[in-house]
Amino acid sequence: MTLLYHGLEQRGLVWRDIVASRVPEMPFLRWGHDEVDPEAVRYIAAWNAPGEFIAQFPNLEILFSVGAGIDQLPLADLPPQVRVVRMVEQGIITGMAEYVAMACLALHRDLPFFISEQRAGRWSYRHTRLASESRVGIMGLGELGRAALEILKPLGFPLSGWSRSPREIAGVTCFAGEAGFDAFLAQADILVCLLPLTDETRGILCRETFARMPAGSAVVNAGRGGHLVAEDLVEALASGQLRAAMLDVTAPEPLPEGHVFYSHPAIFLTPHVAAETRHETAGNVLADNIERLLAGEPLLGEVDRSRGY
Ligand code: NDP
Ligand code: OXD
Repeated sequence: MTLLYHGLEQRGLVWRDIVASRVPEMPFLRWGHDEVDPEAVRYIAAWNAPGEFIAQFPNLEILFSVGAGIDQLPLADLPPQVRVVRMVEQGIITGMAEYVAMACLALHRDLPFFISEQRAGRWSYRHTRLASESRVGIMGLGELGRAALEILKPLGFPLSGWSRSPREIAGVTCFAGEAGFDAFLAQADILVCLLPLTDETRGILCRETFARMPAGSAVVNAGRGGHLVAEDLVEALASGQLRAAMLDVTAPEPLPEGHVFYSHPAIFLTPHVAAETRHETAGNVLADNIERLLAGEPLLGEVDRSRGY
């Protein structure tokens, strides 16, 4: 019985010591470094392991995602009995809350406009508003959406949220499913996408969605690049339906040189750094899960493969 890790060092995650001290009975081997018997591998921890890599391990039982999302894993090639566990850890949650607070304040206070005016050498006055006048709508009320709402509450933004199933969150107007989508969008001056990428959510940030938002609103995408239709965003910015966007994720990543997002004056781009898996907190969550596994307890962050998240 072996836990194998693949490619984690590139992300600064060296978890061998944490797992060895917490669960010494679980051999934790590094792919490409330690000698590995493929038949003994029951568990793999990886950010993005290709399908051909996974296929080498006939007895694989669990694939642990190093990220909160799982769409980067080769899910279509994964045998149906393999369980998938995503990373639910405080470092990612806190990082995303910080990013959303920064993005909402920057868009609310028209930072893209003021930066572009500064670059052009212009002292351009524009009236500013208070947070109580900018309604923020969060798509996705999971671990990250809820943390984003909590950090925004004391800033005074009127808040709403949208999820697949109905939710109740104090101080937040909650909408759910198709039936609630139009009403949710109609009052999102700043729309923040924190959805998982699934067949249902791919391309959800598109022309039709933007058209249902208040004119002159703004969008933040920190979910996945596949949520956004790039040309629809550029078109909505050109027409003034949207006034600005902040994007942490793109399709593809890295975004190719010369892509319009790099130079667009109304787009702020960060290279998928909104929330990073943190070495210490995440290593301990992996160790917690190994302990739970050995004790036959439910795992933290187990994904419903039929639902896709
Ligand atoms: P969770 O699984 O905890 O939450 C997902 C939320 O999305 C739930 O509220 C769920 O609804 C909702 N949802 C899913 N499908 C739909 C749908 N079809 N319609 C409406 N709502 C839907 O995920 P997390 O909050 O932990 O993470 C969200 C995503 O953030 C990740 O999947 C990943 O893609 C992205 N991410 C990005 C990072 C970055 O650095 N940019 C870092 C980490 C994650 P319900 O509550 O009903 O289940
Ligand atoms: C994640 C990510 O899914 O980094 O954790 O995007």
